[in-house]
Amino acid sequence: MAEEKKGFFRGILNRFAGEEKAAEETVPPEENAPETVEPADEAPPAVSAGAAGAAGGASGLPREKPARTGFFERLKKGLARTHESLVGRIDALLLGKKEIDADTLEELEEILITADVGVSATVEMVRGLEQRLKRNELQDAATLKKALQEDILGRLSRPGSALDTSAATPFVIMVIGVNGVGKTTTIGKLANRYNSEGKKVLVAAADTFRAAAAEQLEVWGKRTGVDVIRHQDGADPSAVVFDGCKAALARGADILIVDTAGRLHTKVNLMEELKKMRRIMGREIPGAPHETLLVLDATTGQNAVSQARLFGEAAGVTGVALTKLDGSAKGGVIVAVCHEFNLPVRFIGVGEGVDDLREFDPSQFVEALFG
Ligand SMILES: Nc1nc2c(ncn2[C@@H]2O[C@H](COP(=O)(O)OP(=O)(O)OP(=O)(O)O)[C@@H](O)[C@H]2O)c(=O)[nH]1
Ligand SMILES: [Mg+2]
Repeated sequence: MAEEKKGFFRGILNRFAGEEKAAEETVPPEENAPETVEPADEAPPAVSAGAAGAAGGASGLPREKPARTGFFERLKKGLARTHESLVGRIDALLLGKKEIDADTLEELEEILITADVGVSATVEMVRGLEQRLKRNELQDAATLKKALQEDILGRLSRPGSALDTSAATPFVIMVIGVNGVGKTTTIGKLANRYNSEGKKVLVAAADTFRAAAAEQLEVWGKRTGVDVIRHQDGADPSAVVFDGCKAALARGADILIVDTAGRLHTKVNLMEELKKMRRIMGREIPGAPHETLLVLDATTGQNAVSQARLFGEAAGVTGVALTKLDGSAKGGVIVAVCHEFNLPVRFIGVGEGVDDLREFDPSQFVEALFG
């Protein structure tokens, strides 16, 4: 009976796998494909902070610092929804279970998939657990949970995943990703972080496509004491990049962070534009961009995986920042991203405040998630 059920479920999984593959091949239009310009995007740039905020979403601007509640507690609080959708459900499954059997693992499989861990990582994880079950290594619920926690930690851990900005001067970070994922916010947080470490930071507002994008950056810049190089809306983004590089060299900046558009008229345009910007950077500053940081929004679940594939192939991504882990029950996608791509997760965003960007620490993350 258990075998039959297992076969049935595996069939569903295989179907999911097929759908996932198809989904990755066809980029979902709203999330991924920058298509035509919306009339609102062509409106004259708003200069007030309020208007910039509206363009970046109701909360596109830095908020007041939340009361400090301790680094780990805030991370834990940020991960509360993912915790509920993953660990809460696992706890409910294991509650009162005297022993672990194939059915338990099958139910676990379903939980992992619905928590956006991804089909491929889930199947691998559950196969590993099945082997351990056969070897009588999963005696009880606590052992199973511990094994799972260790497995997830192993998948998230990658040596040398911290971003070393001292590798070049100026160190150029190009920030890319589809619209609304949190690029500009992440740049504001990053600029603040490096600035407060005593580094001279410069930001280039090369998203000239979306109205008020540069203003949004300037507001972050004022807040964090970082200069922003900008042109008019609609200007050539590569010209902003050129000026950004010149200014970084002339002013002796340690770090130059480049904001880019999340969408242009077409996806092809966007990719071509990104390539052109890369060429300009490389010409002006040897080895630049030293980091191409892809920003992914955890609330989009498996779409984040498709975006990583799309940008990874076309734009030479070297690291990932996963944002909005606080607003999502889909944080399990971090496992899928680590499993599918050979890309380090550099930072995680767990809120809109200036301090809500963390260097990604797998052990701390797993501890906060499971704890
Ligand atoms: N809760 C939460 N919100 C975030 C986080 N990061 C960004 N946001 C919010 O996401 C929204 C979009 O952020 P932006 O930084 O404007 O996104 P973007 O990628 O620059 O968007 P485009 O410029 O349109 O391409 C804003 O309301 C941000 O406050 C995060 O870690 N947690
Ligand atoms: Mg932006």
